[in-house]
Amino acid sequence: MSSGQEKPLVGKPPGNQLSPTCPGHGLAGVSESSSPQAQSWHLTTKMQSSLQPLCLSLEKLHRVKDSMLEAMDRGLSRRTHAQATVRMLPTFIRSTPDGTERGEFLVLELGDIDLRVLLVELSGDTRQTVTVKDRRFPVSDAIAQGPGEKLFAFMATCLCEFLDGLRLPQRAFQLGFSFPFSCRQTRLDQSYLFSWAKRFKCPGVEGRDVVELLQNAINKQDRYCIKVIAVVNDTTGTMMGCEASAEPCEVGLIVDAGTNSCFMEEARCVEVVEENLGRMGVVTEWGSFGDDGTLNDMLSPYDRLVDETSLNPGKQRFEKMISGLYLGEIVRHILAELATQGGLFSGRTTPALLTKGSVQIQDILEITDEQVGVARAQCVLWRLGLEASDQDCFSMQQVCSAVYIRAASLCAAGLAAILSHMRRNRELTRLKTSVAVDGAMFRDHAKFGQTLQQLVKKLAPECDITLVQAEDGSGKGTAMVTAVASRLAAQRFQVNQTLALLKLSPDALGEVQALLRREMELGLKKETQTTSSVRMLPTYICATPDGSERGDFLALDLGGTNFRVLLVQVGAREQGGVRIVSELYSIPPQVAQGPGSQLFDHIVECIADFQTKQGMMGQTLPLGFTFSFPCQQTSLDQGILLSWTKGFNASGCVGQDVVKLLREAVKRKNHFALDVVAIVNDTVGTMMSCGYDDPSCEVGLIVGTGTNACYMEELRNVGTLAGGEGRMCVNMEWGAFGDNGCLDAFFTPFDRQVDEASLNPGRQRFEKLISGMYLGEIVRYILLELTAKGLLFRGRPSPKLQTRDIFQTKFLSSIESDGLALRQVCAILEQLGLHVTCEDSVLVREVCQVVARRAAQLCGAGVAAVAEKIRENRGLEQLSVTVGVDGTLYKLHPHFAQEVQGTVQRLAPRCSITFLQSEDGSGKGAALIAAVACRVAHHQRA
Ligand code: 0WK
Ligand code: BGC
Ligand code: BGC
Repeated sequence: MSSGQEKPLVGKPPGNQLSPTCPGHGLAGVSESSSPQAQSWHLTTKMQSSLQPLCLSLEKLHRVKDSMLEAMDRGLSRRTHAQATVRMLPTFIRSTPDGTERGEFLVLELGDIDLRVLLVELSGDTRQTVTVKDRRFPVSDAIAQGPGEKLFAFMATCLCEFLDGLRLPQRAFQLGFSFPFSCRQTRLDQSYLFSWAKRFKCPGVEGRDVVELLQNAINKQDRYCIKVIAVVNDTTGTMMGCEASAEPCEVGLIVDAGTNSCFMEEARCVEVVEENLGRMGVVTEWGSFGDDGTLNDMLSPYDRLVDETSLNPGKQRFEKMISGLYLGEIVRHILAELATQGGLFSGRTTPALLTKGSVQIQDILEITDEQVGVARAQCVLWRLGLEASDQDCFSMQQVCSAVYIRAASLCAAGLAAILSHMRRNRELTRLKTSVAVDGAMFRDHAKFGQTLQQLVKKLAPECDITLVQAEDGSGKGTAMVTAVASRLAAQRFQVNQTLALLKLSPDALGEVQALLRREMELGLKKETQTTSSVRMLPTYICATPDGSERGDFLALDLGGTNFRVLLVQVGAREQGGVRIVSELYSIPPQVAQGPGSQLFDHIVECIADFQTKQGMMGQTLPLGFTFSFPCQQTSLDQGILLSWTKGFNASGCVGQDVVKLLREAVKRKNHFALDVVAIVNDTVGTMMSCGYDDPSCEVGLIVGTGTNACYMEELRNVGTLAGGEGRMCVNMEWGAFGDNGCLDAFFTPFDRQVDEASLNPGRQRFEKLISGMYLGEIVRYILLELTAKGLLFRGRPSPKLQTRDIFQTKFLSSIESDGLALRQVCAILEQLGLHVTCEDSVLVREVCQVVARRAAQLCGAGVAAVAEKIRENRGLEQLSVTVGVDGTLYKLHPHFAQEVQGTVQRLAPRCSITFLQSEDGSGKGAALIAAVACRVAHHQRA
């Protein structure tokens, strides 16, 4: 009994009550040496009070777990991410290895004491053989705490030295970088260092992209052609490198000089990245848990001492209670305090005992060994210059165990938080997964893992885990990630090559604008009209409504998604102006592509049905007929169909006056009469309909099933007419732009496939690049091509995806809608019988974006050509004009309208254009035209 000591407790405590591990844990006592003489050793009250702060009850550990869960949610939330202590950093790793990773990759694995350079070969076959050549290079304090540039130069030099040693033939290498520090990753190959930790503190690196720094250092060596294509945290490398027999490894845990964890989170929960489909690896950086004071009530005075004397006081609080770099110091401070209080080593201390770093994690791991621990303690105390009694050695073992078990307990609380979080986010009742573990605390010391497993069972009973010791550090896993990055980079290259065909530069769009302008000029001239692909058809509409129109009119709207019959009552504006009653009818494909007479009979049946429903039977109202197909008009109520477009191909109509065909159908139906006074194109109807509210509306644009535009041209320029003063609306029929080959340079193989498979190959080429009837098909052909190249759906197209028109254009609008896009992508693609990965959905969305953007830009180039024509016609420096627009694609696609308007601004900067979406469709316009026709006819009769 040493003098001044408190009264010792008699005998060995029952069970583990008095064990330093802490009452109530129910864990097998770590250091219950079984040697006979150990029976006489005991914990003094001084020891107990010193170790008490290290005792964490299960209840306390549950609190740690709950606080960790809250801290994790704060890290995941876009709103609180920036201030969160547990940063939850996205890794851009979307899946764990699937065994297809192949190739040979260089890996740089920066550890706490050394740098490891590896050349890893992945066979990528079913056996997935991994061959590793490696070499370690010690990292001195001078490097770890010297200028950042020196650290990266050191790494590049080691890399070259390693390759020199292998005498490999000169070739290009891809490299993965395992960098075990807290980083803000923005891509697999771009990562900004937040803060150094452990024994590293190189100035000039925090806030910088460590891939760029490494790449620059490698390039500076100018010895080997090496591209850094991926950077990972060591936890991720550990998780990705583990080969679990049971459940896939979805958690990575490191307890080494530092500590950290990562896991596969539901991407939708990682709010700081856009993706919300599938999973995304997240690095918790839990080392800094408690940096906001959350753990203050658990910090012992020894923890505070360790923190104050660390390289980063106030930071990495959780790490400093768990990881190997600090446990030795905690033990040393406890021993020094107990010695000073006379509770140990007869109250003596030594310079070594008072020297920072004199007790290492290795010492603790050995001292906590049941068999040799006490003996090991003797050696260590000897090394510290202390003559220790057996009791002293036993006490030291107890101190080491207390510190060690607390570390394991806190780690278990953290792990339990992750597992419960995963189970919650995956909406599972039970979570089964494997946890890849690495670090000195795990390697060669099963107890840490055992303690962890036992405690996780208590703290997260609804989770079953298998701990899998990483075989080979994070090197292999980093190679796996690099292989994935390499595959993605190769895929990206191929995807870029494929999609580059659909990306139009501003010059190319300017060229399209100029080509259209040239075709417009040719189309207007009598001599060249037939050579132009843009027919510039006169419409006999010379004025937009002036508001004096009155009366009831019937209107038909054929050629869009639906066929509409409308009753349009035009009254004084002050009495509400125009009132419309309408009914939608469908035109079945067999009618649209059957005999012409059947089509017009169907139209008449619909009108009759409408009139019956409206109680208008027997009334014959003036009728305006919106007929959205190219017609050569010779008067307002006569139009010779030049060709069918879109999904129509009724026989016996082309070359016929469609008003006549309608009148013949009326005749065929007994007791029925119609007064067709005008036939108009939907672009013209739309312009008139918008012009009723905005007189400066002088352009009509349709981007729906088909596409087209009209505008008010100077009559003197309409060479196909007798000329004269004033203006006339010209129906451009720009859908056919390029049918004479002038746009061939802009057609991609996908456009050619769509054209060849269409009802009218070789025609409506511009329309087939832009309008709703075709965009889905263009996307489908691109998806088939990318699948055939193995870049999508694992190279397996579904039979459905090979079905024409299965990928509807409306999919493009929903796929590009902001917010839930990826989840919708997935749902849409699964409907098509496809098995979709997250990468697949991202790529499908990109294809949709590229196809829709090109369509909108081409449409914008068209509008710019028209606007510039009007401006020049009028000799204006600056033109202001309104474009009346209609069509489902323009109206419903989330970005189409904006892209059109942006393109017009860039290509026609001297025109300020207002795009006015038509509310009532062109049926109203047709009725207004009928009203004008009636007014004119009335005046002529008067
Ligand atoms: C609504 C108009 C109609 C036009 C259609 C075009 O009233 O005349 O044909 O828009 O859009 P789609 O229905 O083809 O998308
Ligand atoms: C770093 C982590 C790293 C861990 C284990 C911590 O100090 O912040 O990024 O994963 O140590 O090496
Ligand atoms: C037709 C045009 C029509 C456009 C929009 C094209 O296919 O040829 O007359 O304006 O579609 O519906």
